[in-house]
Amino acid sequence: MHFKCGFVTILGKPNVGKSTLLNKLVGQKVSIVSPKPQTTRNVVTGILNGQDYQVVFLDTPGIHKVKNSLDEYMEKSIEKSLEGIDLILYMLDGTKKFQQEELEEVSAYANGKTPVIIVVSKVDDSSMDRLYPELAKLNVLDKVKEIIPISSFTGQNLDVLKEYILKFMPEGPAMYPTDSVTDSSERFLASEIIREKSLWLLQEEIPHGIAVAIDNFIEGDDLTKIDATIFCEKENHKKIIIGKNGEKLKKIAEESRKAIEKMLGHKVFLTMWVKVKEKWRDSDLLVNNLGYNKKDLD
Ligand SMILES: Nc1nc2c(ncn2[C@@H]2O[C@H](COP(=O)(O)OP(=O)(O)OP(=O)(O)O)[C@@H](O)[C@H]2O)c(=O)[nH]1
Ligand SMILES: [Mg+2]
Repeated sequence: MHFKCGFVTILGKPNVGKSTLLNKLVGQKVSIVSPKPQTTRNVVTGILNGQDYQVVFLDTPGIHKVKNSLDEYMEKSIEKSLEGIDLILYMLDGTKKFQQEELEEVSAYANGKTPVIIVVSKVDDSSMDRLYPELAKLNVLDKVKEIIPISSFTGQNLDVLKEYILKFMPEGPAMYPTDSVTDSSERFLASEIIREKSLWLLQEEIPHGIAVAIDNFIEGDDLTKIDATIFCEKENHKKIIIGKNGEKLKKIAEESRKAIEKMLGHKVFLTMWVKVKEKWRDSDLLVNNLGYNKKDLD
């Protein structure tokens, strides 16, 4: 049999479960996940390697409406992720009503050159009674190749999904080393891990207006030293992130350190700071400085 290799972009509104599916498919956490919408900000690559195939997935940020400079960056990164790909997975949340806007979006993609599979997520948390009327709305989408209900939590139908994905992959040699699961740098992954731990530990208090910058990343043989800064938008957010007697920040740092140690396979010395940058999401300059540079996507 010939080797197959292709690119798959995962699209869909915020919070539908795109990153969770990617992690499940590649068997490792390559893209961070949280109950907050707009968790993913960059296109994140996850690589699924098999005996005779390699599938390169591009996980994209879900966006509602473009409102600020960060949204513009995210929108541009989605456009970029659609160049030269072999298949689109368009994800709909199986626990919610499908929105007209989503149906229009998926229909537009399905009328394009790239084949589209609709993935209906989170069926573990839905029921057939709820799902059927929603699935019926998809009947009009005759250009869509398949509709596959799945659960990343229970693994339901993931083998079916994988089979369909492989059908659309062209023959060709592997594009990445066959033992890698992502092309993200350890430095980027470290900043994302800190952002993820912050999102979870600050769930109620702070909207997603934080960014994480890695100021230093010094790797030794058995110890990596990392200096990181969490940027937030308001002085009172800073207080919340630090917490009473610094307890919250300590907890974020501790959980982040453990997760980064697991990723790197050795000890990590992590120092964390919190700084305020007002309205950073509205400012091109600040958005660029925090690592979301539109020019990188040209
Ligand atoms: N019950 C259930 N929940 C899920 C499943 N997959 C994801 N979730 C939850 O849905 C929420 C959003 O998941 P993400 O993977 O971050 O969603 P996303 O589409 O990547 O979101 P953005 O990055 O914001 O666009 C998290 O709380 C997940 O735990 C699933 O199969 N079942
Ligand atoms: Mg995501």
